[in-house]
Amino acid sequence: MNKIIEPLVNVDLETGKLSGKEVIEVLKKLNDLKNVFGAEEVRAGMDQEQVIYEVQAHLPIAEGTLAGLFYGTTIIYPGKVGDEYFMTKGHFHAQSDRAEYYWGIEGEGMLLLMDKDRNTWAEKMYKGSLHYIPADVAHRTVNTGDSRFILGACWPSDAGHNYEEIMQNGFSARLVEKEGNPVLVSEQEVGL
Ligand code: M6P
Ligand code: ZN
Repeated sequence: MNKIIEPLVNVDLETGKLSGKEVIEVLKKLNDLKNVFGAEEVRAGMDQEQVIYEVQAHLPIAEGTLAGLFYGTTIIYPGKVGDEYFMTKGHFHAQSDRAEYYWGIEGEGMLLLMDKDRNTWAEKMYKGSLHYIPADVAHRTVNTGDSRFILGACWPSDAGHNYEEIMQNGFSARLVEKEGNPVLVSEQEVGL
């Protein structure tokens, strides 16, 4: 009855790496990111096997289950497509009113956020930064540094991912490098 057990999963607090049971891993290669970057023709001409980011997640219950939580680590490798930094696809939640926490673990990046009215803003991310993503706000993470950028995430198990909206209309701004610095450029400025 009363017993002391070992945890099923471990997280390396330096790197965010998860190990143990019920951990899934997903690799996103350049080939999986068609039409995600502004310069699609540049992306299409690059090595399609190059891994842009990896996600590890601990999913202890079925996706869609009400009132549970999921935990994940994302590693985004450094690089750019044209002048736009490597980044995740980004999503609204399928249950769009579900919130999420992100935090920085290693490297430098930005959290790109966009509300339903297509207002986009960015928050700097670094080791120890904490970010609350409110309901109805799309989110994407961007590696603005020259080494890997790692972040943690925790989100409701019934949130789901709505990629369609972003695949069709994108975010209303992109993070590009100008004179060595990250700049948030709106769609009007670059004609997205
Ligand atoms: C975080 C979480 C995950 C998400 C991952 C990659 O770890 O928000 O739910 O899958 O980032 O982001 P995306 O799904 O937009 O590629
Ligand atoms: Zn999310």
